[in-house]
Amino acid sequence: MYKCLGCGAMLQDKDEKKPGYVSEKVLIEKSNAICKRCFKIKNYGEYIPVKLSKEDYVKEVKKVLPSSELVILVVDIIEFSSSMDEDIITLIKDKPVILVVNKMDILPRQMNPSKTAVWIHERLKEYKLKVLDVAMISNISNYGVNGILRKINHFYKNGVNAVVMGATNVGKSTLINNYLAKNSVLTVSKYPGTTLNFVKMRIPDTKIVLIDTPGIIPKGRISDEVCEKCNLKIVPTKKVVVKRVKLDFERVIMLNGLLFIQNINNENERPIIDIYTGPDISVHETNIDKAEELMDRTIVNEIIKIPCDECIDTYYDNEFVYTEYSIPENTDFVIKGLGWIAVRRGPLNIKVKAPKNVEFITREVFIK
Ligand SMILES: Nc1nc2c(ncn2[C@@H]2O[C@H](COP(=O)(O)OP(=O)(O)OP(=O)(O)O)[C@@H](O)[C@H]2O)c(=O)[nH]1
Ligand SMILES: [Mg+2]
Repeated sequence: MYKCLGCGAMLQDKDEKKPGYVSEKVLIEKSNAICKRCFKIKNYGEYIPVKLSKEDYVKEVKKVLPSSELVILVVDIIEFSSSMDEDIITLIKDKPVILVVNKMDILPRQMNPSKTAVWIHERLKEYKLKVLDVAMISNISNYGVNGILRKINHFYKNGVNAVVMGATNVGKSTLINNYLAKNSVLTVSKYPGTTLNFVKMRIPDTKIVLIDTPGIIPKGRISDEVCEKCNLKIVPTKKVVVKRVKLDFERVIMLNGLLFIQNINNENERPIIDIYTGPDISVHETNIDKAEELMDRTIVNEIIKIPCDECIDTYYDNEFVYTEYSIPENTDFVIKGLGWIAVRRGPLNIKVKAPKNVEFITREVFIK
């Protein structure tokens, strides 16, 4: 039995709808084939979702974790909190880790790698991980990519089997492709859930074997509550943008039709906030009656846009809850899967209306 070189699925010629499908001829004649699904993703950018359950994910990763001396944990800087998924952390807590902080290219310009590194080292104190080193990188601009190999060589002079792990869509396969002589061997795509099984790759001219793995879908991301088209609009691929808002008494901020945030500070306090999201997210200021009406009407318009016609019904089928938060000055309020709000003049007392599954956290301010 051979595996698909792109996604790791076992090659088979029985069921065209299942992962790893190839024609009988390919199955017999070729040991280094890619499956039909990978062919379509690579050549036509098609979206062919395969969602792994947490159990399947854990089972797959456990096939390679015990025999790997090192874990390369890849996280997305824009989604740092949800990338540090607790199931992954539990799996790797006894292994040495090199933390790779990816997608530095989409951070706002004032956030350089050294400032980010200081902030990341502070955050790491919250996790029980054996971190050997941290690398800030961008696969897209190629920043810091070779530095990872240097770090691995420094710690493992005689070579190593390193398993590359992380949440889905953080850029694990893209990273490994960067080291392969013939680029783009592993299938990558803008949609989550691309790699299906582990794939071992020896890095040319080194004694390093990198093992690609599927990603886990982290808990609590609002981007997972909408359709794929909306997901692509929410998850930033270009530079994150910032919008500054001075919140008047009882005013409401709507982030498209996804959620709203009402200022419940006293009348004489006017909090100032910076909202960091992908460029396709719109910030609309209104009053509570209008916000409730907009999120009740389930009609896609200029303000709503996301969720779109396709997913608006299922999105509003979610159970919505109102939760109050009090966020001190110089603190970020993170909306998992969407972005974060930095409180510049606080405190910020808010009531948030959002789907029950969506998680929010506060953290030390990232961009000062
Ligand atoms: N802006 C930006 N995009 C990146 C970077 N690295 C990867 N991407 C994009 O992120 C998306 C996901 O990349 P993949 O390599 O498929 O991610 P993965 O972690 O292997 O995903 P799964 O296989 O689903 O777990 C693709 O659209 C990549 O082009 C980066 O450094 N910057
Ligand atoms: Mg992948």
